[in-house]
This record gives sequence, structure tokens and C-alpha cells, in this order.
Amino acid sequence: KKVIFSGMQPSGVITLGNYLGALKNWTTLQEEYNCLYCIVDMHAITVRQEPATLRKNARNLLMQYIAAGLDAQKNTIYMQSHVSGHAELSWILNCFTYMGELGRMTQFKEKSQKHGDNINAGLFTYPVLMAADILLFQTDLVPVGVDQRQHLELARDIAIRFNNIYGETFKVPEGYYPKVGAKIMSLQEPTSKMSKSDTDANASIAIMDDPDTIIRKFKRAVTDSDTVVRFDQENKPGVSNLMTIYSVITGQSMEQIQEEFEGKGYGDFKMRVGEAVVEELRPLQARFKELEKDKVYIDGLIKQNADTANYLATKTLRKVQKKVGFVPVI
Ligand code: AQP
Repeated sequence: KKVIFSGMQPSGVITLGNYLGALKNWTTLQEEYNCLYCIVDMHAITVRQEPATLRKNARNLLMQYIAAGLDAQKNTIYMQSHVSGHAELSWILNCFTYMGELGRMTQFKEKSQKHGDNINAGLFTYPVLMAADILLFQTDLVPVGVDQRQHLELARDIAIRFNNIYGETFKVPEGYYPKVGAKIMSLQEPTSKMSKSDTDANASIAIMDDPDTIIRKFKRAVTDSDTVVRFDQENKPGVSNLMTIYSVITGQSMEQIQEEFEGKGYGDFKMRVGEAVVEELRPLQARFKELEKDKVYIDGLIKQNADTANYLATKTLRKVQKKVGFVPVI
């Protein structure tokens, strides 16, 4: 079976963007592939986190993965910090990555602007840790949103570079992007992406938002002065974003959505999109509430999956350590 690896940062409550761009897609892959889904807590500390909140967010994220439909027996769902191989491989790969490459990463540029008081080395080498995450498991496919495309390209470049020097070591991974919804935009500023760390609460839908909040946020979503529901990302980014959300959830094409709302105002349209999101998230939220009650079950899962991930990670790590010339423990 082919190997799938992906992860999310427990840097807040995940958004509709994370869900439609990545998590929803993951649930369709679990039958066909060997999947590892990580809670990347080590990535999250590249931005300052409050310890108790980080701990809570990480556990919640694991439960949200399961609540969204990931089977905890079929998939390896674990915390990044429980597998030291991530950090060990990341160090080695740091020595095969150039400053210039990292300096070109748009996420680094954006985050340095946003967190100007804390432009730490971890933020800079974030893409190397991400490459290590992926390469550690000989991953074939990486299901992520298009915002991660540049990082994934770098992971491929690093893998190819290492293989060229030391011979075939890493599988060169491919990105796996959803056809629609790979980039969900902010509801308030539809030209920038919806982000869990956005300080404007109206800009994003958290997947745990209650129905009233979701409807209210959609009612306030920024559109345009026109009245026609039509897909045109350049001139109508707000409406196009709402159509994208509606399309991923209902499976309808843009033409079908255009027809459905012909002659109707934006009010009706926003309401319908809001309702569709509420219905989509309802079962996930209900399952999450159930899982929250079962601390012992979740603790057991965390332990069991950490063991599995560690076992798998060690195989690649030992191979890499040998190739670069480290003395093995006999
Ligand atoms: N707006 C989005 N639309 C589609 N997909 C998205 N993803 C993120 N935002 C959108 C995808 O979600 C996965 C997890 O992302 P992450 O947790 O690693 O961090 P991120 O990409 O930096 O996401 P955020 O929400 O913007 O987090 P913060 O605010 O903490 O930086 C990835 O697959 C990503 O593509």
C-alpha cells in the first residue's frame, strides 16, 4: 500500500479552511492507503504558545481528526513530539538545505511580518522539519492545501539532493491537492486565506463554532456591490469563496450553484451556505463531544499510535544515519 502523511498545527482551533482543504480529504483516503496523520506540535511552537492552551489544542485536534471520520485503528494518528525521529532527521536535513532556499519561502516572509518580535530560527527552518516529517515515513502522497505547495516542492528537492549524494534513500513525495476547496479564503478579507490564528473572529469559521455563530459569520461575510451569484475569483472574491465552500460541501458544480441562486439576492445565498456548513459540521461536533468524555480511551490511543509511529520512523532514520557516516550502536 502507498503511504500518506499529513499534519496540522495545534496552534488554535482548526478552521473550515483546514477542514475542507485537508481533513475532509484525508477521510477519503484511509481505506486505500497506509495513512499517518500527525499533530505537529513541534511546528506550533515556532510561534509563541501558552503551554496549557497548546496541550489542550493538541488533544482536541487529535479528537477532531477522529470526529471528522479518521479511524484511529486504520490510521496512525499521533503527536509529533512523541517521535524523536522528526527532530533527528530534521537536523540532518538542515545540513542539506540552503539558507537561500529557506529565505524564498513565502510562509516565512508572511509569518515574519506577522510575528516581527519573534522571528526565530525555528520559523526559518520550519520547512526542513516539514520535509523530515514527510521523508521519515517514505511517504508517497501528501494531502495538503495549495498554500503548502512551496514547502512540498522543497521537501522533494531535499529528497532528490540527498538521494543524488548518497544513493536511493528517500521516496520523493507527491502533493495531493483537492480539486475544489484547496484554498478557502477569509470571510472578511477574501483575498487572503482563512487562518486559525486570524485575530478577527468573524474572518474564519472554527469547526467547533455553534450553529448560530456560523450563520452570523456567514451573514456578515464580505461580498461585493453586485447582486449576481457568479464565480469570478478576480472580481468577486467574496462570492467566489462562498461558492467554493458550498461546492465542496454539496458536490455541486459552480454552474449548478449559479443556477440555484439565479434571481435570488446575496442574503438567501449566504444563509444557504451557512446552513450547509452547519449541517456538515453537526455530526463531527457531536462525535467530538462523545470523545471528550472518554479520556482513558484517548490516552490509550496516544500511547499506542506513538509506538507505531516510532517503530516506522526508526527504520528510515537508521538508514539515513548510516548513509551520512554515523557510527551505529552494535
Ligand atoms: N484556508 C485554507 N484553505 C485550504 N486549506 C488550508 N489549510 C490551511 N489553511 C487553509 C491546510 O490545512 C492544513 C493544516 O495547516 P497547518 O495547521 O499546518 O497550518 P497552516 O497551513 O499555517 O494553517 P493556518 O490555519 O493558517 O494556521 P496558522 O494560522 O497557525 O498558520 C494544511 O494542509 C494546509 O494546507
